[in-house]
Amino acid sequence: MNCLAKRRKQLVKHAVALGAAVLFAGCQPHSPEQEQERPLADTTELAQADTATPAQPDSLLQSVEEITLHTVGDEQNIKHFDKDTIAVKAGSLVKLSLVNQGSGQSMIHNIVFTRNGKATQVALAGEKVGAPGNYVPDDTVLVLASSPLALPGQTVSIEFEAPIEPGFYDFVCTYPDHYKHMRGVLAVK
Ligand SMILES: [Cu+2]
Repeated sequence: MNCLAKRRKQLVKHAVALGAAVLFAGCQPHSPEQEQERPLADTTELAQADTATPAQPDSLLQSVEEITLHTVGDEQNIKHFDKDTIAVKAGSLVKLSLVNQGSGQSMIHNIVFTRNGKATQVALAGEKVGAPGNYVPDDTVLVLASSPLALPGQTVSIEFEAPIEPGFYDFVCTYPDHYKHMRGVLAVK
């Protein structure tokens, strides 16, 4: 092997070594840093989550929706709820008070939350159940929540969890014949 050939071989060797060094250097900063950064980031996130809990309750805690609904009307005037839409956050705890401001013997009301488009079906099934069952059918699929009956001047309160699935649901009074006027929409966002 002449001198030039030897030199070339050395250069190639050197280049290979250099390439390997570059490759190694290319990898080196990544893996150890990532390995080191991950636990650090995790610790930081945990620390942030701990301290952020009171500051960002919406993302971490169940929200509470307090709603008061009034019923108005008497035998002569069409009875109805004072709101035709109730908007709540998905999965929130809904605390609802139903204030019966109606007067007259048939001004007995409740509020029943149902699947979308099922208010009439639930109300008609409720009529068959009658007063002993608060005019609410025993149907856990169609009925999301229901209140007891409120006599004129009475207030009844219920708590229930809003559906997790955003969308529109119905509410209705299932006292006989009231479903025609006493109904509205529960908008879950
Ligand atoms: Cu009613």
